[in-house]
Amino acid sequence: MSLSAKDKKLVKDFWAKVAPKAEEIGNDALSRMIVVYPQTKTYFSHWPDLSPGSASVKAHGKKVMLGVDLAVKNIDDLLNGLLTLSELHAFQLRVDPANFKILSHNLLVVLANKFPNEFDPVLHTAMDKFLSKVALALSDKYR
Ligand code: HEG
Repeated sequence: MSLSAKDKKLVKDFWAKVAPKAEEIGNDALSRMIVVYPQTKTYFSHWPDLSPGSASVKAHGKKVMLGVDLAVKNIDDLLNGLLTLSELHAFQLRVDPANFKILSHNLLVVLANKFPNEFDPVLHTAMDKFLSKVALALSDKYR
C-alpha cells in the first residue's frame, strides 16, 4: 500500500487548496476528535479549556496542520521528514499511536465536508493512504 506518483500528486494539489483554510480545518478536526473520541482528552488535560473551538484547541489545530504540511513537503521521505515529530510524540508526549488513526479519521471527515466537490473516492483513497503513512512515520520512533 505505497503511495503512487498519482496519489502523491493528488495529495499535493489538494493540499494547496487546503492550506489557506488550515487553521479552520485544524480547529474543526481537533474539536471533533475531542468530542467524538473523549479518550483523546487525556493528553490535553493541562489545557484551560478543551471545549470545541477554544483558544487551546485552535492553537493546537494550527500546529497539527503545520505538521501535516511538513509531511506533504516530505511526502517522498516521510520517515526522515517526520523524525523529530515522531521522537516528540514517542518519548516526550507518549501519545498512543492508536490516536493517530483517530485524528486522521476526523481530518478526513472535515476535509470531505469542506471540499465536497473535490473529495471524490479517488482523492479520498489518496488522502487516506497518505495519512496512514504519516501515522506510520510518527510511530516509527516508538521502537
Ligand atoms: Mg501532536 C504537539 C503534530 C497527532 C498530541 N503535535 C504537536 C506539535 C505538532 C504535532 C507539530 C507541536 C510540536 C512542537 O511544539 O514542537 N500531532 C501532529 C501531527 C499529528 C499529531 C502531524 C497527526 C497527524 N498529537 C496527535 C495526536 C495526539 C497528539 C493524535 C493525541 C491524541 N501533540 C499532542 C500533544 C502535543 C502535540 C499532547 C503537545 C501539545 C501541548 O502540550 O499543548
